[in-house]
Amino acid sequence: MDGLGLIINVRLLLLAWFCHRSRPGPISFLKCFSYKDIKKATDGFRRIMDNPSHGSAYKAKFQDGRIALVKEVKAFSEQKDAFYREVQLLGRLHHRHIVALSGFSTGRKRFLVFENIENGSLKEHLNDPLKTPLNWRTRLQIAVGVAAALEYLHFFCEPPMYHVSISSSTIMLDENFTAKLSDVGLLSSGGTHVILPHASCSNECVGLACGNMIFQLGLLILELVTGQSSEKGDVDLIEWVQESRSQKSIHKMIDPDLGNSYDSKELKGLLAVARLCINSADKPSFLIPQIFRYLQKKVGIP
Ligand SMILES: *[C@@H]1O[C@H](CO)[C@@H](O)[C@H](O)[C@H]1NC(C)=O
Ligand SMILES: CC(=O)N[C@H]1CO[C@H](CO)[C@@H](O)[C@@H]1O
Repeated sequence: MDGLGLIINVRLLLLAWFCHRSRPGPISFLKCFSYKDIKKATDGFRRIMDNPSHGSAYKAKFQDGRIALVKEVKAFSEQKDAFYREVQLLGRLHHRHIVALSGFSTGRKRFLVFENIENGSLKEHLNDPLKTPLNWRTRLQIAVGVAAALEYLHFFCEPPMYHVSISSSTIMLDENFTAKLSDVGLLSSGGTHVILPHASCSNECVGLACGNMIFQLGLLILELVTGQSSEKGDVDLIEWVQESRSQKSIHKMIDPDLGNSYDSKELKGLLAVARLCINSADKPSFLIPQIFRYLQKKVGIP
């Protein structure tokens, strides 16, 4: 076993030991919960979040008053070590635009416990007539925030994280409408989350993952502009952005909630970025940091 492997193993052992010994005490910054804690906090798994794209997710209220979001995880292997490793990786992510992991639970079933994001998903804000419609500035800030999160995941994380699903249902909004990307490193599968291994990505796979991230960012921008979900008819949105250059055809697709409150120049800039992102899907000719700066420049948000 090489030195690094040894260190990782010792850390895993320590983590497992702490978890076992001092449950539910904190492991540095992460809290380890028992199955019983989780069951109680979710009212016997009855407080299901009603958004199906979130898989099995529950709203939890713990005894100390802490409100959290609990997600059930199907690990990609039966190995506990792999789960701990993922928990460590996810626990190390700290970014203003990424939902933070605050704890986990192992044992009979595995759960990840995330900070609760006050205002729900972007999707709810775009579709639910009872929610406050998002103004133009907020939408621009959401796009820029998500791009910043992607840059962080791809270039400032070790190892880089490529597994993200970016859409209006994975973007959460806090009380100030700051965008927070959720489900990083997780993919939904039949109602439960699967953690994806990411260390074993070849160069080709990195290129694909990077192209896919950029493509999804493009779709998200289209969702922000039109208020329409990309999950059902992405083809239409993509066709529209490829073909629409005229003021009239652009105007037809703008989210009616925006009225005339948007800035035409910024809108054009935003659509240019979306087009670039969508065209980058198979042959990424730009990296995420370049797209991020380009977006910031186009919409004037530092
Ligand atoms: C929202 O903004 C206010 C005022 O800037 C700040 O005090 C508060 O902490 C912010 N809330 C969150 C969740 O960041
Ligand atoms: C559902 C929800 O939490 N809505 C809140 C979103 O944020 C605004 C502004 O802070 C609140 O007024 C809403 O109650």
